Amino acid sequence: MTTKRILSGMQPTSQLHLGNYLGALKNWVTLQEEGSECLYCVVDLHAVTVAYDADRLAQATREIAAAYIAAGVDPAKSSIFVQSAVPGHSQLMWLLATMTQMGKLERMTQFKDKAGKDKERAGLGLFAYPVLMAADILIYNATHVPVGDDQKQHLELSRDIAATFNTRYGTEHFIQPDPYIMGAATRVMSLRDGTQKMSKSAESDMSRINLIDDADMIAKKIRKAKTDPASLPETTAGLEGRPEAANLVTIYAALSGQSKDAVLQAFGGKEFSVFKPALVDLAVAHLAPITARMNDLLGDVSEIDNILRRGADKANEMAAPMVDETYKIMGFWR
Ligand code: AQP
Repeated sequence: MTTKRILSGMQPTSQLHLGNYLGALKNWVTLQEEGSECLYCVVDLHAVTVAYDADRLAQATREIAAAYIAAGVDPAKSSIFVQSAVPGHSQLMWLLATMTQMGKLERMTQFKDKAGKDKERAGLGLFAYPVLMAADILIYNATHVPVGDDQKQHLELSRDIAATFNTRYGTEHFIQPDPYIMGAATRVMSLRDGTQKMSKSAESDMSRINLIDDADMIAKKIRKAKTDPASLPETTAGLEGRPEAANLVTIYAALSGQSKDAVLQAFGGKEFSVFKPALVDLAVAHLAPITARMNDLLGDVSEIDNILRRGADKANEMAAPMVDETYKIMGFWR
């Protein structure tokens, strides 16, 4: 059996939330424990494609790395590094940008969402974000990319760019990466609106559970989470047209490792006043050790910085020859 090579990352835009954890991070740990070769980066170059606080960026980067480790990513088994510490990502991006059609980038829903109504004022970096993401993946010839459902379209584009390069230069230089959309909660929704994705950048902090929230805050957010007046259904079919109920049941299932059917067998016919406290207990029991470990790690940033430096050394060793080879295939003087 060939080993899978896994690459994934998160942006240091803000604190990670339950969606990032259940949609991606929790699965990263599973893949690491399965024995895959794992590379997990903090994608800071992506984070600066929107307005950000330069005074906070370095610390926000450490906080994301701390969250990875606290959630179970083990630096002795997986490489943890910062994207901007590996120059090959930006170099390869330029090369790939020359073979990416603007029309394809214009179809990316994340660009449309983040650029908002005033597309003309959006930065080139935000527009080109998926090309940098393709470089992040292709530079390591990653075979699998564990992401939440929202990143599927970007992954398709990475595959497309790899295929374009290979066809244009008559080579099999790049592997086409497979999206790895795993687990019960591939798209965790906002606690305030079950039709919107739980997101770091959503205005209301009550819409998400952050990994740094304490037990009281988690309880408050779940207690106040939007629901409908009906009791919980007996089967998943009964969640149809009830996005908020479906979201809370999905979160419960993902945290407890049960199927949604099993959750509804236990809570079907019960009111939210019974279900919500059970969800609070489960979420607190699951997240409290992660939060405590994160806070511990952030108490001495030199340990995180050392882990990130070692990770960058290893990533650079892999990335630099790949970029060099790409230049050669494209006919550059070397
Ligand atoms: N709500 C979600 N449900 C499941 N998975 C999710 N992911 C994000 N939101 C959810 C997954 O988390 C990983 C890291 O995401 P990112 O840091 O690249 O940012 P994002 O995808 O843009 O997520 P956010 O939290 O919504 O950030 P902002 O608000 O800054 O854009 C990815 O694998 C993603 O799929």
